Amino acid sequence: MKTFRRLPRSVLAAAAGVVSAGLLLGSAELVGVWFRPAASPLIAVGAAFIDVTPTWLKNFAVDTFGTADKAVLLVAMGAVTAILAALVGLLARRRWRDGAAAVLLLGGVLALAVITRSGAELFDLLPTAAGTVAGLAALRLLVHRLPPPGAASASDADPTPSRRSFFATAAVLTVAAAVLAASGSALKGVRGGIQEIRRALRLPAAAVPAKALPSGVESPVQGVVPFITPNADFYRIDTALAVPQVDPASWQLRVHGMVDEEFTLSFPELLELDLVESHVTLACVSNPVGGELAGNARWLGYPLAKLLDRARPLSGADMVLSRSADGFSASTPLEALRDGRDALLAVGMNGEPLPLEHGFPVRMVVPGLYGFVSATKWVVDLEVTRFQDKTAYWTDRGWSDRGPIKTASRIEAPRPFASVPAGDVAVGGTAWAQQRGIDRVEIQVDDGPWREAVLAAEASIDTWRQWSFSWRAEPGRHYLRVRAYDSVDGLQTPDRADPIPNGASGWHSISVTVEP
Ligand SMILES: Nc1nc2c(c(=O)[nH]1)N[C@H]1C(S)=C(S)[C@@H](COP(=O)(O)O)O[C@H]1N2
Ligand SMILES: [Mo]
Repeated sequence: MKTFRRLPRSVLAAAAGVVSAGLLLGSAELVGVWFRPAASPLIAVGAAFIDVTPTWLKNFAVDTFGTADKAVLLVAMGAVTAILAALVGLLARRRWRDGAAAVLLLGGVLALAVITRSGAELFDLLPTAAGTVAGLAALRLLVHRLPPPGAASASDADPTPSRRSFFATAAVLTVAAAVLAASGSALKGVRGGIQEIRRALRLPAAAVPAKALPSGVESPVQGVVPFITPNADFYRIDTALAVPQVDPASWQLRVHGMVDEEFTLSFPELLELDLVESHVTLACVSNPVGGELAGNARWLGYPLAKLLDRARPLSGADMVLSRSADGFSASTPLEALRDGRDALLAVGMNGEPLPLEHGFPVRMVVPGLYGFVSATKWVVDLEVTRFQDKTAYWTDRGWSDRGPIKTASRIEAPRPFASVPAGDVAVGGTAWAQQRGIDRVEIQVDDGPWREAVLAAEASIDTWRQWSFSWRAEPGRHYLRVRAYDSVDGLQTPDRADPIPNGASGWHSISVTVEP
């Protein structure tokens, strides 16, 4: 405590700035309970940052931090906030008016981030406004209580009264900021909101149920992923820093653009339609060779082909630009939505309403296309247009405007760098070539001949296909390599390609040690 009291005045001023920033954000958090997540200034700034991040930095972040990239972003933002806040405190120490102007300026930047989010309303500025007022008041209180210049040398035993009152005020305000923020997030939890609505929702049964899975779709090898990916384990990829909270009661899908008949569809109207169910394996274009950004689920939804038939696209249109409630967009070839494949406006995933993070209440699922050009979550708008007229979110950031899924195969068991006992070793994995189907998988040990793996049953050409292979393993270090054949293009290409701009390619290999 004594060392505290000897702190120079500038440090106290910087601390005043940081405490005030805490109060700003804490107040905004509490007021934000009654608003959508993107009305929270911190979330809005993060989201805006994600949208303007150059592609190389985004790729670096994803490569380095993987799915923790969002957490890392939040921590970095906290650090930047603290530094800016400290500078504001120092400004305010010199001249109160400069400090106040800086707070208002930063409040303005936060407001700009909030209001430029997709779907933002003027009303959404309230949390930021309330926070800015609270932050300003806190800074005023603290700066007023800064000890007079030179007081830093006051004797330890007798800190000046203003010093004591500065610390008391700072302590009270710090506690207040923490209480505001904590009660804000607690209230958000209690209100439950969309999560509650989702839990209470009962989806209708499918008018056309999914084709029954043949027996033996799963590889018998232990360590291979389940054929149906449980919702909780399904990979999640999106640009949303906070999961969008879309209320089915107010959800609408607008279908418009180059069509004869524009219309909007409500959620109750959608559930009235004849829904179909289909097993489809989704894959992310960012998935590296051997990676885990793919999942297989049973989707319930309405065929997009029928929806488009109702709108009657004009000739010349060749693309549907789908947009989400949070400003993401994807360009899907019109052809892929009308050629008879199970392209769905989906509401259900493995027998439940879509989980919030997988697009509740409505998303798109299109077999054969990477998610970035087809699988729009929280979808609210379909515009029939032309590739030459419109571009989508990732296309504007250096990725391709089209994204058919490339044939892929991976070894899941044994794990890379595993040690296994010599003798018969069960090797297994998964391969996919949506819309084409896998009809052969081969394994190579070191530089030996390619040998055929045993394929598990095929559920459909739109789902992944598992395989197994019995390996007579000799002691030592070995490389296992896999390659698949699809029924249209034959052998999977050995050419290595990075994910950007339209998906990775190449054969997956792993190294394992066989113990004598
Ligand atoms: N609204 C929205 N939808 C989106 C995305 C997004 O960033 N925002 N990402 C897409 C990408 S790149 C993929 S791979 C899939 C992933 O779907 P999942 O998270 O349900 O696995 O969602 C797609 N839909
Ligand atoms: Mo993706």
